[in-house]
Amino acid sequence: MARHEVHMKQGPNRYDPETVTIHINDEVVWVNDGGTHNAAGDNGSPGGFDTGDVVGTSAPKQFNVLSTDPHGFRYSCTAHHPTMVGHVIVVPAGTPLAPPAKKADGKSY
Ligand SMILES: [Cu+2]
Repeated sequence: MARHEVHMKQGPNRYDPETVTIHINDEVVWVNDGGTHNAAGDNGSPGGFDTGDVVGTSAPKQFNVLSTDPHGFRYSCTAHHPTMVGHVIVVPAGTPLAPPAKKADGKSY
């Protein structure tokens, strides 16, 4: 099971990366780098999850995504919808994933 981090940012408010591709049963962890944000699944998304407010970086909320929907799901920040939206794409086990996104300085998250 792999772990995928999605950072919550402000100025502008956004998820970084906005789209994350995972395997079924991989873990997605939302980490807040500034501002007050949450991640809530759109209506009809698997689990209909809501992280609640995620404040600061000391205690990132963590969720297991157990989606069997090959199309994944979309989610958004309640306070910053519709500008702050994200997308989880779920692919079958064994499908190669794109390399992890890099920060502007070229380092990995
Ligand atoms: Cu937000």
